[in-house]
Amino acid sequence: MHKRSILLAVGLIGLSASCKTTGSKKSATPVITPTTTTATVLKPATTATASDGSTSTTTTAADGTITVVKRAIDGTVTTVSTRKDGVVTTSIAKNDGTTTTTTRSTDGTSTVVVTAINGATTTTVTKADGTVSKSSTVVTKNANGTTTTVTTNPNGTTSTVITNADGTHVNTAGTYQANQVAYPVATVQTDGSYSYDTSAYAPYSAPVAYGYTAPAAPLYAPPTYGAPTYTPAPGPVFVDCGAYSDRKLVASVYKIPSQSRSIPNFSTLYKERDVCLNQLDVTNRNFKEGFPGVSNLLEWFGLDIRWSVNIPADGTYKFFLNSDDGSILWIDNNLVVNNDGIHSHQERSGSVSLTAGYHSFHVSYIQGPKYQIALELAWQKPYTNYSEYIPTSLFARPQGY
Ligand SMILES: [Ca+2]
Repeated sequence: MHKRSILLAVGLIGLSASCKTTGSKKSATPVITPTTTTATVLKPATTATASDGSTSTTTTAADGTITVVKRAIDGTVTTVSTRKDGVVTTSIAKNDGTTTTTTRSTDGTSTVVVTAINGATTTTVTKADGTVSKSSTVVTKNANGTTTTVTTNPNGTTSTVITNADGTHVNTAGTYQANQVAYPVATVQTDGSYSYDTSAYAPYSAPVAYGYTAPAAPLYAPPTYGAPTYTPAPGPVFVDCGAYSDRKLVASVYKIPSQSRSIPNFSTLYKERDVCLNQLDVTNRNFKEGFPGVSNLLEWFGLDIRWSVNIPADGTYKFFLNSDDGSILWIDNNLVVNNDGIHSHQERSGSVSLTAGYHSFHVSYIQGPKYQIALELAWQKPYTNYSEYIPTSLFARPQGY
């Protein structure tokens, strides 16, 4: 990957004899490549619980990829994806924030990426003939608010990216063993545009022919860190909206016909009342406390929940919806995750491209027979490798409420 940016730099310099060369989004090298895979699920997931308390969920995607997610009781999540062409990727995420991802290709190459909690990675590539090459990145947060990412390549060369607090970054001049040419310093804006200071440039021998495809991702992806720890808000899950103005999720409560198999059209049902929630953080549990002002409603009920979310930046967001029983997520009236039906707790996910600013979120939920319930919504932000509950600081009451 890094070689491409070297070649690009050479190519740009070759185009201009002036002191400044400017351009727009066509440079390369996200230091950390997102590894999420989004595929259409072909058949329903199956979940099994082992005697040690761990659960395994198996899904088959439309492209034939079989993914098994095993959650151990110590929080370790092991994900094994087997592609139809035989490539197997195993990712072990421990609850201490470290991740080890191993990819075995069909040609016998094995790639192991270990990500530490501070975002530092080491990558070891072992080929079928036993050749081993190692590379690593080290991420350092500096006292002045900048972040330094140093990548050590398999041939021992290094490159350094300094990211400023405002998101702009400097791809520093690097000296490369291959031809000992120092490349210019590039200042890269958050929109991907950049300018080179060619005064740092040393002469080179000949233009380099290269083929280059611009990546979909920005030039630089910020380092990723483990999800922050989460503390649920104190007090009951469902509260009176008027008494708790800090709880932004408005849920309309309905009784639904017993033996319902899926989320009904709530507009055809009598609304018991509105209640408010702080967060969709209802983990798998028995539900016996009911709702304020609605006595003894523990089963066969529905919630139609609406609120607004202030999306912090443009990008692709992945949403994870866990529920017992059924749930559906719409954003701006577009279906994003369908987890409908009468079932024990299960997670479904979906990705959507969102622009910065407020968007309307809508989750419909049903509880079948008592007492088990769950309703959790998490997201994975662009260029991160963890999921978390959406921060409540981004929530607002729904429009018109
Ligand atoms: Ca249930």
